[in-house]
Amino acid sequence: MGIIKTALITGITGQDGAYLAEFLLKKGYIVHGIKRRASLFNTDRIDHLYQDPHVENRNLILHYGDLTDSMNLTRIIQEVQPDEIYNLAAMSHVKVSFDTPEYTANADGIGTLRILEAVRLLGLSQKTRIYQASTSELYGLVQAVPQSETTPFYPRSPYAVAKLYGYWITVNYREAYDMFACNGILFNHESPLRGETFVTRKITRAVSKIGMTMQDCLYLGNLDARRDWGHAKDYIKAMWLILQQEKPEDYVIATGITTTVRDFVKMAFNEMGIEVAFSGEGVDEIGTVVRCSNPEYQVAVGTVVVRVDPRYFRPTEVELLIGDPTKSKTKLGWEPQYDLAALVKDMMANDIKLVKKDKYLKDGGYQTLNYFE
Ligand code: NDP
Ligand code: GDR
Repeated sequence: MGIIKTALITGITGQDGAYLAEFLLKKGYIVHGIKRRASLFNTDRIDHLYQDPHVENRNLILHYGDLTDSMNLTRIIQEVQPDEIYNLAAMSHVKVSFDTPEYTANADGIGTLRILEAVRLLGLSQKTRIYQASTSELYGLVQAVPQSETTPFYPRSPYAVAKLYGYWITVNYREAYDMFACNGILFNHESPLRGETFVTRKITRAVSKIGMTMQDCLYLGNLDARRDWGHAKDYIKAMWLILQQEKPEDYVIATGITTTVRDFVKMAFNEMGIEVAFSGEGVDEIGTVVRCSNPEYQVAVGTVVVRVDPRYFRPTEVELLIGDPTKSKTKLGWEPQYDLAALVKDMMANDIKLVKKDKYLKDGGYQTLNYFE
């Protein structure tokens, strides 16, 4: 039997943290995760992995913590003595970062420093490998496409500026202290576990509700924005591969294909047999049902199901992201299993199931939760 490795995941309750924890447990790791204290349980995404704390030899252990608390992080890292740290915790919503810029800088920027410095001070620089969740948002205002490891950065939000610090402090600790610290520059990746206020999940939830007459209209911001969307299940494998290499390096993880928000909406409706056509411009653009081929999901032809609401516009927008995954494909041997069509199918199948459950409850006279951003 090989040596059992120990990993520490910050942000284990998030989309990527949940998939990564499951992946590492399957590989035989002992997984420690940091979760924030919340007034409600916030472990939905990892409940299937949860182990009763009274059982001996657990391989999933959760610790309360926060990226803004150095002492807490240092103590946890000292206790866990991890072979690998995956720093996934962050205030990860670009639009919200304009409302909470200082907090975002603290958690996403200085939080990364806290992890690196704790590892250094604890004398773990040569033992602990660190993965930093960097982002395609670093590219921001388009300098060149497709974006690769050598494309210049031009961040366009407090989130991206904070992550820029996280990126460079990771590079600096690698160079200054010979640490195995790497950035994965991941382009957008989605899944049925995606947070409900990111655009893809907002779309798949709303489209499922519209198809089942639980919602009338989906309000969106910039329909022209183009993103390189992949599946989170594929992307967490790349995180692991990055830490298994001989040398610490930074990698772009992307599909190399870009799609507009508008086209994502059309693809989601298509999964329900509903064809939507867009007309008008700017804030007056609308999406209208032009065909409905699935008898199960009937929305009258001519119904307006998508409208633009400027409240979702960002003060500075990232219009186009398209990644060049050449390095990760050649050096890591990373190959995504999902294309965009398969991603949309997976997300829609999941949300249709959830909305069916909700509808069943509603039809039975029970109250259902119905907040949407
Ligand atoms: P999520 O928003 O789903 O998860 C973020 C996680 O961070 C949650 O577990 C959250 O806890 C936790 N968290 C937030 N703030 C703090 C804090 N101050 N201290 C401790 N934990 C905190 O993000 P994703 O899983 O989608 O993304 C993972 C990482 O990858 C993030 O750093 C994100 O910025 C980055 N990234 C994501 C991409 C994507 O497309 N998904 C692309 C590129 C980078 P809680 O559950 O309590 O909210
Ligand atoms: P992004 O993801 O900002 O790329 O950050 P998001 O899904 O929020 O936005 C993608 C694009 O869609 C446009 N958009 C809308 N976005 C939201 N959330 N809601 C809307 O109603 C809406 N309408 C249009 C946005 O303007 C944008 O152009 C995600 C996060 O996971 C980050 O943490 C990560 O670093 C990057 O992806 C890569």
